[in-house]
Amino acid sequence: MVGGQIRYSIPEEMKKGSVIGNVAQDLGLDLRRLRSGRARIVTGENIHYTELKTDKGILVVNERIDREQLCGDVTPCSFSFEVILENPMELHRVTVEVLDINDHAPVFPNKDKSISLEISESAVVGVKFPLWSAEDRDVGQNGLQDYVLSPNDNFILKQHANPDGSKYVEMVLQKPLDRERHPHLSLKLIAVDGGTPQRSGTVNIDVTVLDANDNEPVFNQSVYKASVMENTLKGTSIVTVNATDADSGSYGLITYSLSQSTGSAANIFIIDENTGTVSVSGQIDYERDRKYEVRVEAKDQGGLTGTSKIIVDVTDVNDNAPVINIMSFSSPLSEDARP
Ligand SMILES: [Ca+2]
Ligand SMILES: [Ca+2]
Ligand SMILES: [Ca+2]
Ligand SMILES: [Ca+2]
Repeated sequence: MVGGQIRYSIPEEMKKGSVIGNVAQDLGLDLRRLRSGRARIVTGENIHYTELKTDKGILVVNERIDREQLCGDVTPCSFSFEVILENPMELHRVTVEVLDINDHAPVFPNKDKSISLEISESAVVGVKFPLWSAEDRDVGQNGLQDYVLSPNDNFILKQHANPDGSKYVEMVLQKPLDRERHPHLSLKLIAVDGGTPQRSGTVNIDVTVLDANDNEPVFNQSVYKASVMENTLKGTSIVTVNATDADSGSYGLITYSLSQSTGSAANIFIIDENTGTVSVSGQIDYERDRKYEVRVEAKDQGGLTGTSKIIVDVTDVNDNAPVINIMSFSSPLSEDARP
């Protein structure tokens, strides 16, 4: 019994019938010997992958060889079997190494879903958000190599290695979010392998920016001017102020009031807390006050306040008749006084 050993390297996924190697030539046997010795493949797992064509002395692919299925993460990937010939008996060991091709792209779990994050606009720089890991069934350079985050102003990507060498990624806040400018961000996390051509997998990252009360109410004018005639009836409106707040919900809900610092005018005017309409609520008398300065406040439900003022000019009305003040006194006059 004589024995030889040969080794072939082929890429995975070759077509059925593709030549793996010329066994006859590599073992130094002629075709007649193959036939007379009834050369055939024996013993060995995975022998269904190959077929020995004794008429040509070649070994061909008999069935699709998927490296990922055959070896998974194990490298190098190979299978062995023996070619036997009789009369006299010869046993030759053949090893076929299956080389990886880049036939898988990195894939994220839950392919149809996106990563949903809700982040407050008050989140501080440096806060981390774990993302998903991708998997690439290929090995070596054809396996997962890198992650990339789509360009954006707020986040950078940080990659970490697990003890087994695989990577996981986090998104780190590097510039504060602003819900009032960008309430929603759509980012992409891309995983790439190192094969040629390169393959990649993508998952969307939907960031919903939650509101914080970071805007105070702002009046649309720093000073409002109004004029009112004296003796105007109570309830007459004289001006409407307006403030806005960029926040949402209760953080943007405004109520108006007259400032405590307004003083005596606080009894003469009243403001509707919802509409901002200022009306007369007391006696206006030009002869007493010709001008009022009323301070107004707009307050949101989060406790922030904006202020403005209203200058009210009082118009005179002819409500006073002329008054003659007479002082009388007596003085004696003699009857013969000269003219
Ligand atoms: Ca592969
Ligand atoms: Ca790959
Ligand atoms: Ca806000
Ligand atoms: Ca606010």
